[in-house]
Amino acid sequence: QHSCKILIIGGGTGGCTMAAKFTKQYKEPKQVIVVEPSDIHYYQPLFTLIGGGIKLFKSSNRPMAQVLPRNAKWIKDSVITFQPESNNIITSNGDTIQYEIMIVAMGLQLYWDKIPGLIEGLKNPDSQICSIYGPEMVTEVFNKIKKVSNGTAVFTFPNTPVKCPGAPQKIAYIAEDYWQQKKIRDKLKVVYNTSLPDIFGVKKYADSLWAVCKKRGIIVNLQTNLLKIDPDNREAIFQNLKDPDKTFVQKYALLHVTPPMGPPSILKNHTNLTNAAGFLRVDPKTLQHEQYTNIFGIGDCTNTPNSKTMAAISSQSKVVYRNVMDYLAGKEIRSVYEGYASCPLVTGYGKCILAEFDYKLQPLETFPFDQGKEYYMMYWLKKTFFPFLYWNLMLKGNWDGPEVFRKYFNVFKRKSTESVN
Ligand code: FAD
Ligand code: UQ1
Repeated sequence: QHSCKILIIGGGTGGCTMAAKFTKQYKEPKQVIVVEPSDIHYYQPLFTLIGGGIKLFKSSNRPMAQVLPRNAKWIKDSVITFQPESNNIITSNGDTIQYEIMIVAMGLQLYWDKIPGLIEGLKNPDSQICSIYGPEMVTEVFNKIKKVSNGTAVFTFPNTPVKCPGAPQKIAYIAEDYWQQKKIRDKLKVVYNTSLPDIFGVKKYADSLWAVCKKRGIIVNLQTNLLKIDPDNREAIFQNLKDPDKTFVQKYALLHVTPPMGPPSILKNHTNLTNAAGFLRVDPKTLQHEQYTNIFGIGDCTNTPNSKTMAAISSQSKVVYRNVMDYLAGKEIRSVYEGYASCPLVTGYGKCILAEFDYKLQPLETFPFDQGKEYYMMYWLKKTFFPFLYWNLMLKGNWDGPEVFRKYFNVFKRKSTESVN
């Protein structure tokens, strides 16, 4: 039996970042407890580059014990029951943990089993089915891209919320670039089948991405959802979401699948904590639970309508930290999250469009130039700088998102337009 001031559920991006922030405040052992079953902590944004043969798998992960702050107590177990009325949770080993404040950071669950044929296909090295979304199979993606010599390469986006909604098309752009460099592009059709009604949710970047696809002959089918796979015959069955009874069969030489995702099933079972879809029900501005005021949420498991990214978590972490501290001091909760999210849309080897936007799906750009274009610098940020920022600042509780830079550059922007006028 344990009790603590701050209980954090999940030791992923959100959980580890919050643990780092709170252990600076509460230094004595056991005031901050993290419940996390996994031995390994992943920097998932690198999975896209591993899939493209740009980075090695080992750069994407570290032992959990190394990234969790030393003065936080790590309980290596899963939560199975939440009892918010009595401020405690129960783990799978039967431990009860009592808390003053609970921060839920359980991420999204991948539902591979919802696509018949997918799991057996991923297990088979000869199947030409792959995915950057699972740490167990991301290393196979580049091998399978290299094996393609002709036919149709198909990339999918499911009919559910996903983490990093740009990633399913980034891997398509990188693979297409690879086949161009290998001079076999004219023997291939490259197809992106997405369940969404547009290529991207923010018009400015959608326009840029449509232009990329047009220029490079990538075929985009909107509202097209993967239903099942026949790995033996290399056939995928898709559904037209405008007319769900209509299905069609697509032969493939490569099938890259983004699996259906959703809230963790344990969270879904606790309807007092969640919305109808099973996401943690928090106020989208303050990130405080709508019913239980001593519960806060961060990251992919909440119902906030931002794009589910690590960049979003960097901005949320400051808001959760300040609001928890104010709550504990008996003050009014004032810190507000405006929905900042970002997606470095890698469009090939050495190029990337850095999308940044808010809840209203309006661009909210950091740099003082037009980010709707492809740049090498953004590619370098994604490949080299963001991983450095993550391991060295964010996981130590010292990165609150790019707001400081945005404000600084905006002063410049204003000054330069003033002088032009
Ligand atoms: P996670 O980091 O997934 O952590 C959740 C943790 O909760 C896990 O460690 C899990 O073990 C634990 N957990 C689950 N259930 C329980 C339980 N019952 N009890 C206790 N613990 C539990 N973001 C960007 O900003 N830029 C990018 O370029 C980008 N690219 C991406 C590419 C890919 C392929 C992927 C997969 C993601 C990408 N992301 C990107 C998204 C980013 O990785 C996630 O948004 C972020 O890691 C989510 O953090 P989280 O803390 O909410 O969840
Ligand atoms: C960011 O802060 C972040 O978290 C470390 C990412 O995750 C990989 C990002 O992709 C981006 C774009 C940011 C935002 C940072 C800047 C400097 C624009």
